[in-house]
Amino acid sequence: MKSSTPIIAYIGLGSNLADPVEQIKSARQQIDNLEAVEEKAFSSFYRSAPMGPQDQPDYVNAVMAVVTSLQPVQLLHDLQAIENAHGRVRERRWGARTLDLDILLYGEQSIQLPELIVPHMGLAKREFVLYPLHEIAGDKLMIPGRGRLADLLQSCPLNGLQRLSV
Ligand code: A4P
Ligand code: MG
Repeated sequence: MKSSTPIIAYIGLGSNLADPVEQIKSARQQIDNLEAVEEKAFSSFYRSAPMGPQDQPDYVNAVMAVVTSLQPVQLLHDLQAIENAHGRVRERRWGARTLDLDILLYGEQSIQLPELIVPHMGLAKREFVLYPLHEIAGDKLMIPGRGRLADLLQSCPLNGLQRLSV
């Protein structure tokens, strides 16, 4: 199912199991291969301390921008199929995972559906989302309902976030 107008969507990628850098590289490839999805930008890779249960490895996170004519729920389902192809097993909330793909933003839309909330719920407070997002989207990006990205960044400590050279 396609919507008529192409939209810029931002996707958050995260992994903390089974060679996270490779998980994210291969997820990027698979997203690039989706029909009606075209990559516009991809951030650096970042190492981040786990949010949630602390007895799990550090995460590698990145953010990508795509232009898509997929409707948001179709994009979600395509991303979930990629998560599943990476052996994603859902055990506990915020637990370790081979691959997590979140729709951070879908144009300027606010979406409240049982299976899809956009902007993504935790976005405004997560350093591992805001810093890579800022790297590719810049100061002026507006987050619906939350304000300017530049302002959100100012109240978000790095919490040890490290840019990786991969
Ligand atoms: N869902 C609703 N809105 C969205 C959206 N915008 N994008 C629903 C993607 N999915 C969305 O997600 C649960 C359900 O959220 C999905 O079925 C979908 O319909 P999940 O991926 O199965 O479960 P989860 O990821 O454990 O839960 P949750 O609450 O989505 O967690 P998050 O927000 O994805 O956070 N620490 C670091 N350092 N880096 C990380 O990337 N990630 C998480 C997970 C925890 N700690 C982390 C990181
Ligand atoms: Mg998730």
